[in-house]
This record gives sequence, structure tokens and C-alpha cells, in this order.
Amino acid sequence: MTSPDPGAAPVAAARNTAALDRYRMMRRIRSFEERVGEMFLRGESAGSMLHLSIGEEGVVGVTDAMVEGDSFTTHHRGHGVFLARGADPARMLAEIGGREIGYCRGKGGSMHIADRELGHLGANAIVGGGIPHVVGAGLSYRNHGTGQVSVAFFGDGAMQQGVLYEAMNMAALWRLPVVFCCINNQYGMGTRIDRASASVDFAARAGAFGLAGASADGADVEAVHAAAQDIFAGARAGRPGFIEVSAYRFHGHARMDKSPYRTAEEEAEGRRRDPVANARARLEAEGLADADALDRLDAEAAAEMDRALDAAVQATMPPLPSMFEDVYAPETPTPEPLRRRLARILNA
Ligand SMILES: Cc1ncc(C[n+]2csc(CCOP(=O)(O)OP(=O)(O)O)c2C)c(N)n1
Ligand SMILES: [Mg+2]
Repeated sequence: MTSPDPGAAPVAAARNTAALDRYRMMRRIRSFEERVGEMFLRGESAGSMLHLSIGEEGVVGVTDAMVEGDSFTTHHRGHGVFLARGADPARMLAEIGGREIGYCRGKGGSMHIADRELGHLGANAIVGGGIPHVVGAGLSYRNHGTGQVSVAFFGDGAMQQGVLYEAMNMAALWRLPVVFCCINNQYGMGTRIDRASASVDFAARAGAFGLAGASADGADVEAVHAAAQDIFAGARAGRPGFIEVSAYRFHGHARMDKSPYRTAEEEAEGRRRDPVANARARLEAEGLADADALDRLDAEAAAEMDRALDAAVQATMPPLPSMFEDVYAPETPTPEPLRRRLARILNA
């Protein structure tokens, strides 16, 4: 008989706690995005271009492989990633609502949120736009030997953008601590991925550039996390990597899109691949949490996001004269035509 490994029990306990924490984070993201939808319906959001990440919560397996000090950029569907990296939901909702207490004083909104303290180098509405930034960050980390990793989160639409391949080549050539994470939700607006790309083996494509490549089922957060751990271990040691997280976008591209290009059957099938429901079922099946405890956890997440939405809705808008503050670099003079138009508005 082999004697039990004395280290095995604490390791298993830590893994179980982490799995529960990942579930909690996914549930918080789901609840947060539901409040974003509500905010839009109540007319409290700044604009209608709100891209919900419901169905993509499995990306928590990737964000959980990051550590404090790591940085990242996101695409236009980045709320979930930022929350998972420690964002305050009230300040995020305030930003989405154009309020002054928001992360960018209400001037960035859903698609241009950033926060250097939490390593968020910026969300970007240009498909592929946030990708090269992580190469710059990675070069700095490598040169200064900081041990940090920079991660670009983007959609499958960016797999068809040339900027990705320039960035991948440079990261591989210079052995930068960088990870490229493609959240493949099968669609770029109304175009299904197989109508946009002849080959959908994205990990193989990354391999051709000399990156470590992995593809994980985003409906299974633990599988995503296991794959991400390997990719991040390599990146921290100077071997940049790529990870695809497959998912299904539960709702339309943005709040106004009712997805007429998808059949009801396809949507029903896609929503069955629910990363949050799957994680919950697994925690129960493995005896790590019972239904009552999980119900309580779900209710806590919902209550937290209700409070965040109340705080955001009650917060004030930035004053009009601050319109150009934090928009241009401090030494840049406000362009004259804009200054004249602003003066007209203020005098009206
Ligand atoms: C360079 C560029 N081309 C086109 C657009 C218009 N556009 C906005 S979102 C989007 C689809 C992006 O799809 P994907 O990258 O898969 O992200 P998802 O919306 O699915 O999360 C497009 C084409 C854009 N913003 N930038
Ligand atoms: Mg997509």
C-alpha cells in the first residue's frame, strides 16, 4: 500500500476553493451584464452600443491564470474580463452610464474603459485595435525583468485582422511575455465564423508564428483554466502563447440586434452550452457545494449588482465645462473648432 501524499489534501482543497471562486466570478459577470441590459432599457446608459458577454463567462479560466501586476487590453465586449480582474461594478456601471464616478469619469463608456491601477490598458472598439498594445507592454516587462505578462482579449473577428499577425510575429521573435486570447463566440456581428475564415483552427495558426497554441471549451471553465495555466507558465518564461476560448454569444451583437441571422434552434443549442450553469452543476455533482449554498451565492451576486446599478444611476454626470478634460493629452490644445462649438453650447 502506498502512503498518502501529505501535500495532496491541501492541494485538492485549494483547487476546490478556486473552482468555487471561479463560479462566483462567472455568476457576478452574468448578473452584471443583466444589469447593463436593464440600464439600457431604463434609458440610463450612454448610448445603445452595449455588447454583453453573457455566454462567454468561461474566460474566467484565463483571467484566473493572471496575477496582480499583469496587464491586459480588451475588445468591445470586455465587461466580464475587467470585472474578473477586480473592477468595481458600481464604477463600471457608472462609466457605462456616462457618470463622473466612472472609471474614465464617464467619458470612455462601455467600449473605452481603462484603469492603469488594475492593469487595464484599455478596451478598444476597433476590431484588433487593442492587440499591439500588449506587445509594447510585454517588451517593457521583458526589458525590465518584471515577471509580468500582458494579455490581449479579442473576438474571432480579429482573427482576420493583419494587426494580429504583426503582433504575434513580434511577440514570438522577441520572446515576449504576452498571451493572445481569442474569445471565439462564432460570430462577428451577423457573420458566422466559417463565412469569414477558410480555416477555423486558430491555435494551429498561432503555432505557425512560433507561439504556444491552445484551444479550450469555454463552456467548461475548469478546462479553460487548465489550458491557460500552461500557456501562462510559458509566457512568463518568455514563450508567448495563444489561447482560444470557444463560446456562444447568448444575445445579439449589441443591444439593438435581435440576431435575425440565427435560427431559434441554433440559439437554443448554443445556450445549452452555458458555462455558468455547467460550473454550478459540476460543483454540486462533485459535492463541493450544495444547491442551498449556491442559491445563496447567486442571490449575493444579484444583490451586489443591484446595489451597483442603484449607485451608478444616482451618480451625477460630469459638468459640461469638463467636456474636453481627460480627452486630450494635457499639453494638447483643444482644437479650435471644438472650442468654438463648446463655447456656443455653454453660452446657450
Ligand atoms: C476594424 C474594424 N472593422 C469593423 C468594425 C465593425 N465591427 C464592430 S464589432 C464587429 C464584429 C467583431 O466580431 P468579433 O471580433 O468576433 O467580436 P464579438 O463582437 O463577436 O465579441 C465589427 C465588424 C470595427 N469596429 N473595426
Ligand atoms: Mg465574435
